[in-house]
Amino acid sequence: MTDDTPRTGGSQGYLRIATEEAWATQDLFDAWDRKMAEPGADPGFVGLAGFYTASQAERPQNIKRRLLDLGEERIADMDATGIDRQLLLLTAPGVQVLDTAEGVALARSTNDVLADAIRRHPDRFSGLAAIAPQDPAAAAEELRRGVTELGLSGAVVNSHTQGRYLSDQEYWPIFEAAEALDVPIYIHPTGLPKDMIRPFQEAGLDGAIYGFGVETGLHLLRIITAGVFDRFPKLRIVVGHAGEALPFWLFRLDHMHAATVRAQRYESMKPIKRTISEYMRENVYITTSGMAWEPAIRFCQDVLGADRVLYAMDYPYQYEVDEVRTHDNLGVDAATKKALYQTNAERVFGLGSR
Ligand code: 1DF
Ligand code: MN
Repeated sequence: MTDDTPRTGGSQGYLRIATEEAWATQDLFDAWDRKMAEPGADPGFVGLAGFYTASQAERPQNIKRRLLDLGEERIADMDATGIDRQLLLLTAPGVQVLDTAEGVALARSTNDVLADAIRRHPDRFSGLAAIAPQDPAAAAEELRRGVTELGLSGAVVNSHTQGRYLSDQEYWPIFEAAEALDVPIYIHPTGLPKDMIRPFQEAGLDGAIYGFGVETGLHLLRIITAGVFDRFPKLRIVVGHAGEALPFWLFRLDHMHAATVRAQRYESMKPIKRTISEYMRENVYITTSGMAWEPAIRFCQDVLGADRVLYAMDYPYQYEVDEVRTHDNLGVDAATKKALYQTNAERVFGLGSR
């Protein structure tokens, strides 16, 4: 029998860089617990954070333990699945559900913990800064500190902030900072906002099964149609889960966007310079987190370009060695596979240059 366990070290012709890998601190869990105990706590926040912090079932218990480890267990898990490097993102909903002052302070202290782990394991970990968009100026400043002082590779935003979207101009200082620093912003799913969640949650469809993708795709579409990339043409946005289904929709999005703008139907949908699919090919990168499925990955490479699709595992939520094998065995040429696993991530996140 041959041993087909994926190995680290690049002997297959590429390093495996996983780009949407989650982590957390006990301080964050404690802050969530205090916030969830307040009267009128947000149902999307409680549905997500309450499950992972309090459920006694085996899967959430294993996930919670692994989220908290930035050392031996995580590196052993990476070794066992052939992952050379993880790009670490503070898990959803991060600090965005907290009161403004606490969110700002916890983003800072959390980024210090992350930078420390990266200093201890520079050959295995990179990371994105957590920011608190509740205070846009402080968020932009923390992104700047994270990149220039801590060596982080951009920022993660766990989608909406208490029902608000980065398409609103009050948040654009964050985009301005990202463009000036030449780092991407990863928009990651979170529990649905309270104005959206009811029809999803009553059917059990609000989480990663479907609601996450709908809401995060909506977030990116709002950013595109609000003209963010006209104002910040060099800005890079990354989304996971094979582009949160947007690549499959591009034909209809372009058609209906043009028709809606022409009809001047919405004050909020003004003409923008390019089509939605053009921004998707020029400003957006997508990862394969949670979508280890050859037809979907190849479709995305086809419609967006092989230079825009990056590998992600979504550890520890999707810790599956078979999914690494799926990516290893894709029916694409060696250069495309190396781009998927290694060189796209190095270029988009500036790995090795900071
Ligand atoms: C889940 C999925 C949770 C993803 C996540 O963070 C997450 C889940 C709280 O299955 O509940 O990052 N995911 O990206 O698919
Ligand atoms: Mn994830």
